Amino acid sequence: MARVAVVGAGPSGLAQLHAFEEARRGGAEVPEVVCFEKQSDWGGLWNYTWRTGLDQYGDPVHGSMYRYLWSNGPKECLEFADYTFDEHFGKPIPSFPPREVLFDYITGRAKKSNVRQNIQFDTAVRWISFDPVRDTFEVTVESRPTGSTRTEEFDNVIVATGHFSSPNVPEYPGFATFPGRVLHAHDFRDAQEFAGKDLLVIGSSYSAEDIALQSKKYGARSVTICYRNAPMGFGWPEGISEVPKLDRLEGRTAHFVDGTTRDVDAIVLCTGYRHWFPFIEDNLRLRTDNVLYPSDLYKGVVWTANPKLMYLGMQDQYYTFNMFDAQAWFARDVVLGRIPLPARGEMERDIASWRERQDTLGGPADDIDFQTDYVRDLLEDVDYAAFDLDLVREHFNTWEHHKEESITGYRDKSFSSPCTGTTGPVHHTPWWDEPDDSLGAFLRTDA
Ligand code: FAD
Ligand code: NA7
Repeated sequence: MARVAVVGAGPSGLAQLHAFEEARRGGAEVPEVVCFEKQSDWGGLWNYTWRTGLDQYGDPVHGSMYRYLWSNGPKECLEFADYTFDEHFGKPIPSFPPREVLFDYITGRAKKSNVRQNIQFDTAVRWISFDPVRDTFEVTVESRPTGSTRTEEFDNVIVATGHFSSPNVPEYPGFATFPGRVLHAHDFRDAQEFAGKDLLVIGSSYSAEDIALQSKKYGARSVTICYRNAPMGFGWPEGISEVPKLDRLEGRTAHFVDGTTRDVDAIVLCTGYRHWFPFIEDNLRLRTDNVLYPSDLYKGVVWTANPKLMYLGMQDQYYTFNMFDAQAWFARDVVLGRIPLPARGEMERDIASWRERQDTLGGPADDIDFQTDYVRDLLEDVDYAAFDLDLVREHFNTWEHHKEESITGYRDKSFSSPCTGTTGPVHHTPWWDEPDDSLGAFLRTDA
C-alpha cells in the first residue's frame, strides 16, 4: 500500500489528515497516512506552551503564541466550511475569539474525524531525502523521549511545519550593552512582565501591532514602536507611539534615525520569522520570504522539482484554516491521482504568472483580492464544502477598515458566517477592557 508522511499536526497537518479521512469515508481507497508531530499534543502554534528557548528535549520550542492572544481577524474568515463554529459550539459566538477557543475549535473537528490515531506524537522528523532509484522518500524520525531513531519509506511527503516559529533576529548597535531584556516576539509569553515599564517594539506588522497593544493593555507605562520602512499608522491609544527606525542604543537610551531618543527598559523584536526546514535535504528545501506566493510551489503547494513532495501553509496569511483546507484537499487529490499535474514547465509558468501579479500588489485590499483568487483557484479543483468566498473577501476589507477606525475596538465588531449566514453576537465586554481570555469567560452569556 502507498504511504504518505505528513510532517506536523498543526492546523495545516490536521487539515491534511481530515482531507484523507473524508475521502476514505466517501469510499475512496486511500494510502496509509502517517503524521509525525514533534510536540506531545496537536494544534501547532495554537497549542500554547509556557516554554521558550529550548524544550525539555533540547529542541527549539515551536510555540510563538502568548497568553491573552485573541484572534487578529474575524473567525468567519477562517471558518471550516465542513465544520462550522455553530456546529462546534452549538450556538453563535462572537467574531474574535481568544486562542483557547480557536484551539478547541480546530481540535474539535480533528476529534470528530478521529484522526488522532494517525499521529505519532513526540516524534520529530530529523531528515527527509529522496531516493530516485526507488522513487520514494526516506524519512528519519526520532522518538524524542527515548532518543531512538528510525528511517521509514514513503511515496509522498507533505510538509506542514508552519513558518512562524524560527525567529528572524537582527542586531542593532548597543544591544550587547543594553541593561534590560532583549527578546524576539517568538519568546514573548506574558504581557504582564512589562507592567510599569517603558517598552521598545521593533517592527511594523502583526506581531508589533498586537504585542504593543497587549503590553499597554496589561499595564506597560509606555510602548514605542519603531518601523523600518513605513509606520502602521493606526490611531494608537495613549501611551503608544510610532517612531522611525532605530539607529542605536546607548545604555538604555534608544536613538532613532530622526534624531529623537527614548529611554526604554526592554526591547521586543517583532521582526518576523524564517522559513526553516533543517530536516529536509537541500534540493527539496523550500526557500522563501514571507510572501503571498512563494516560488517553486505549483498552486502554492506542489514542489515543482519533485511533485511527490508538497508543502502546506507556506504563504503569508490573510486566509488561514480554510486556505489550509483548500490546499490539503488539493494535495490529497494529487496523491489520489484525481488531479493530474501538468509538466514542470507549465507549472513553472503558472507560478510565474501569479508572482508577476504579486509584484503589482499595492496594499491590503490588493493582497486580499490576490489571496481570495488563489483560494478560489484551488477550490475549483476539489470537492471541499461550498462557502461564500466573496463574503470572506468583503469581511477582510471591512475588518481592515475597522482597524483603521479603531485599533483597540476592531475586535468588538461582529461578522456573518460565509457558511451558515449566522451573525455572531457582540462580545459581552469590549476587548480593551477584558483581561480574561479563558474559554469559559468568552462563552459566558450572563455578563
Ligand atoms: P503551525 O501551527 O506552526 O504547526 C506546525 C506543526 O509542525 C507544529 O505542531 C510543530 O510542532 C510541528 N513540527 C515542526 N517541525 C517538526 C518536525 N521536524 N517534526 C515533526 N513536527 C514538526 N492565524 C489566524 O488565523 N488567526 C490569528 O489570530 C493568528 N494569530 C497568530 C499569532 C501568532 C503569534 C502567530 C505566530 C501566528 C498566528 N496566526 C494566526 C497564523 C498561524 O500561522 C496559523 O493560524 C496556523 O497556526 C498555521 O498552521 P500550520 O499547521 O501551518 O503551522
Ligand atoms: P511579518 O508579518 O513577517 O512582519 C515582519 C516585520 O518585521 C515587518 O514589519 C518587517 O519590516 C520587520 N523587520 C524585519 N527585519 C527587520 C529589521 N532588521 N529591522 C526592523 N524591522 C524589521 O511577521 P509578524 O511576526 O509581524 O507576523 C507573523 C504572523 O504572526 C502573522 O501571521 C500574525 O498573524 C502573527 P518591514 O515591514 O519589512 O519594514
